[in-house]
Amino acid sequence: MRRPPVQSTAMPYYLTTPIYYVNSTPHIGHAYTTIAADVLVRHQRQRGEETFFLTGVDEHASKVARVAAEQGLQPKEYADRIVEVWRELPRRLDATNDFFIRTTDDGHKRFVQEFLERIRANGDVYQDVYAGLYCVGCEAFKTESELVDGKCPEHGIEPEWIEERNWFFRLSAYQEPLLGLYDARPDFVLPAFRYNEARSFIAGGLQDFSISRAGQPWGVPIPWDPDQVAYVWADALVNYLSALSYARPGEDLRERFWPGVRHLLGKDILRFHCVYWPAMLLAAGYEVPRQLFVHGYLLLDDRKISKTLGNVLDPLDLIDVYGADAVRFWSIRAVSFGQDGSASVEGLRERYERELANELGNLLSRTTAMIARYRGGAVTACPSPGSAVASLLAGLAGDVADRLDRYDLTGALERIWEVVRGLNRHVEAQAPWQLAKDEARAAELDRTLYDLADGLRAVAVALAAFVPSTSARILAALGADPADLRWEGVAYGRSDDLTGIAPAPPLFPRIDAPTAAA
Ligand code: ME8
Repeated sequence: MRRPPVQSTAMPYYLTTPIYYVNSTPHIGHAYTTIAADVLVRHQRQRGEETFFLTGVDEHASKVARVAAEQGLQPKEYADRIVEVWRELPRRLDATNDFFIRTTDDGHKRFVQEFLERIRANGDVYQDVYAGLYCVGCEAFKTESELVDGKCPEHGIEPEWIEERNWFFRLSAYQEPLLGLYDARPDFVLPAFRYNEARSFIAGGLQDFSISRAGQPWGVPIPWDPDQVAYVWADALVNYLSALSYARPGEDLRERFWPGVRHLLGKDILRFHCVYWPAMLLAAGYEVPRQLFVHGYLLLDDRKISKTLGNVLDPLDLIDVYGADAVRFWSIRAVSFGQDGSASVEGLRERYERELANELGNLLSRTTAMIARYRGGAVTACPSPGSAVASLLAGLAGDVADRLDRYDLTGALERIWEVVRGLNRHVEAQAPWQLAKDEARAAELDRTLYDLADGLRAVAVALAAFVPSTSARILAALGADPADLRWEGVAYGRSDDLTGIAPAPPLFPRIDAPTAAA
């Protein structure tokens, strides 16, 4: 048994999403985690950090083999087809993942075998007979006490009785090391209530669990017993490490990115990530992750959106109608990130019209139109440190960065939006259309137009992680470099002379078929 290692510092930023099951197509809940992860990684890049962003799919599940059989396909054949839809998800969401892992990749399978061998070599694997109730929805054994009316409360299905001789992982031996880890690192799991949940689970006593399955060929063969395959979770969790070993041919990214990893996940898979995974890593002689953030469920009419329950919102349909940026914006704004909350297509439409089209889009249209109309598209740079816009922007960069460091994506976006609303108030208060009538106030008009353009530019840089293509369009419309997203740009007075500014077309045009995706 190994002691929990001391946390390393000054590591680059490596972020993961769960790898999603391919038994069905993606729904908005999967998009949710992928969007949140992308916001965090893009933001770190703006701060000049070296980053690695991993997402992908979990293929060796019993439920995947079942769906394949229903369709008359071999599991791999089925997975090869549906994986294309899953690859589309990050692409269409404008997510900037550095690698997309499939657990059927040879590099992953080899790594899993080696990983399991290391646990075995450490004396933490033994053979025993397991008999119990298995929920194929969770891909996990259930105790009677976890069931409601004999059914899995998560999936609403009756678990199946399974009895087989399996290989077991001695999780019970890791209770003390895990408690030591949790005590030494109070920010190991966030938010705090999830940390408490995980810690109480560990403190309540840990039972060994089976890491292999007999009688089903779909999976990674157990190296010392090829009649069995790795239990899907013992295979899937290892992806976070395996990917680093083969994502860049000829390079071992583990040296740079492990253990500086942050895992983002939903509350449904807390135990696997916050308890099983660190124990498996300790057993295999690896350092545990830097941090895990567990977010809540996105609810649709107060029920969890899930494939099994059938109340699925297809994120790709929503993107077709509203665009990736609007879907990203809405999903972060609709529910306070970390908590459970409700989302609806009506809410998306409402935010699209009120916040994106009116508050942000009109601000850009008016600002550029006034610069074009009153100043022929050109204003000399004239920052005035005491101006209203200067104070609006004061503290923005620090506040947003602090919130994102605490995974408060919703709070960070709201902080930026306060500035958007402030800029709108500034237009009304300054009434440039009045200033334009009075030649004596020409300098005041110049300052007002410069400040509006500069405020919008700073806002666009701050928004880049959330709504990347909108941000680029704002910067381009203001004559700024859309590729320069350095975080230092989130400050007042960084705009050069404005030249060649033309009235910008609407950022968020009216959508005439708003219910098309409903
Ligand atoms: O659990 N709200 O895959 P999965 C918010 N393969 N997030 C949601 C959500 C919802 N309604 N529904 C899903 C698995 N998610 C395993 C993971 S990792 C080594 C293996 C998101 O397809 C959320 O991140 O069931 C959740 O944890 C994950 O999708 C579950 O995806």
